[in-house]
Amino acid sequence: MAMTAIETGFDLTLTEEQELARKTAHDFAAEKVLPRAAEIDEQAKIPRELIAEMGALGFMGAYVPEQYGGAGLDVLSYTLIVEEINRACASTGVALCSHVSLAVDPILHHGSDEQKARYLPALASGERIGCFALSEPASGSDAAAMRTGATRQGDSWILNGTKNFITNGSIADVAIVFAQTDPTERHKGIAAFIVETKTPGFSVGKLEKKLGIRGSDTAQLVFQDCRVPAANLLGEVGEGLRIALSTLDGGRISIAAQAVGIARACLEDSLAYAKQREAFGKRIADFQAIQWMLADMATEIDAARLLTWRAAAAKDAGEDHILAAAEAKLFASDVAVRAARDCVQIFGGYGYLKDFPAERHYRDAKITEIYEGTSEIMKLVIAEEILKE
Ligand code: COS
Repeated sequence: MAMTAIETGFDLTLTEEQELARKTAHDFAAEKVLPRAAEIDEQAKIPRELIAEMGALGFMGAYVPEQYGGAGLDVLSYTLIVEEINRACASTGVALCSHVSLAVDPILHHGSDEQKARYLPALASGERIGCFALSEPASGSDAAAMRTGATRQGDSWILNGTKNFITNGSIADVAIVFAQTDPTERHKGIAAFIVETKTPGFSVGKLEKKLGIRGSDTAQLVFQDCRVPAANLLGEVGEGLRIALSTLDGGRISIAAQAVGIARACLEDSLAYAKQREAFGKRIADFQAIQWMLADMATEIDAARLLTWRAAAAKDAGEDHILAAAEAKLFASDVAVRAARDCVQIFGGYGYLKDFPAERHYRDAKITEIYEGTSEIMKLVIAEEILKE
């Protein structure tokens, strides 16, 4: 059976390199991202230079080996970076998560040497942006029910179909696209492709307007006789769903880290407010009703972070991390939603206003229970893993 929490031992002491990654991300997030978070939400756009700066700092290729132009860090360091960026701005955070965990990662793990050499350096530097195109108008949780088709024609594949809810979709240069090569084979007929978005037949459809993470780009992608060179098939025909699901296992670790970052923003903002706001002649931080909310937030955030680090450590060790990632995402997203609710409550009427960050956290937190596998799918995955034997 996959490892349970008790069986997995990992050292909680961060190495010097991990501490440095965290500090670099913390300082960057505090100086460059946090001051713009409200504007990013309001204008529904992440300034391109922020992404370029994350690239220059090595975040966009955090755990890509140096040989391919990456920072050569481990997944745990990446998790620390993701938490810091998301503590400042969840829109900017998810642009990073989707790029690294969902577009760079599958090329790193399933790409040929030629594909890695061709695509990783520009993605790792942030010069090019990646996205992951799995969901469709009629398939999300049931990923294998996709209708986008790929037909072989000479030394090309012709893609036709529509992908929905694609983070970074309209700003991406490279998309990892999943398509059905033989519908009668269901999941055994799915293949993954590296598609350059300048390819004729690729176009961006509707841009979605959302409840939260409004600065993050969410687009529909349309493929109309989009001719992709056979050399851009990622892995083998029939391996597509396995590539998608194993990529999502890593993605779920980054969403767990995102949720921890959002929850931490809720706690830090609540602490600051509770220490300066007064009622009935004292600071509201002196009331037990507020203290209990703060105490629950702090405890749950620590627990969520530990689950996230454990999943990252398992991925770093090359161990099966399906269960650890699902547990981390399930728990951390729940923590983020609860922390955001209490943050609004602590801010009271001000929590409901756009002038304060609480309402943004409240809107941003919800998506962590939905994307990269809903909480219901996480429970299904967890149950399947623990019932395996
Ligand atoms: N990693 C690698 N392979 C996996 C896997 C994983 N985590 N989970 C399942 N597989 C493989 C299985 O081994 C099986 O392959 P074989 O038949 O060759 O053995 C194949 O994938 C299909 O597995 P299964 O029959 O369990 O798949 P289902 O279609 O029943 O779906 C769930 C399983 C629901 C768990 C999966 O589709 C899922 O995670 N869905 C959520 C998708 C998602 O996160 N969507 C959000 C889109 S991105 S924002």
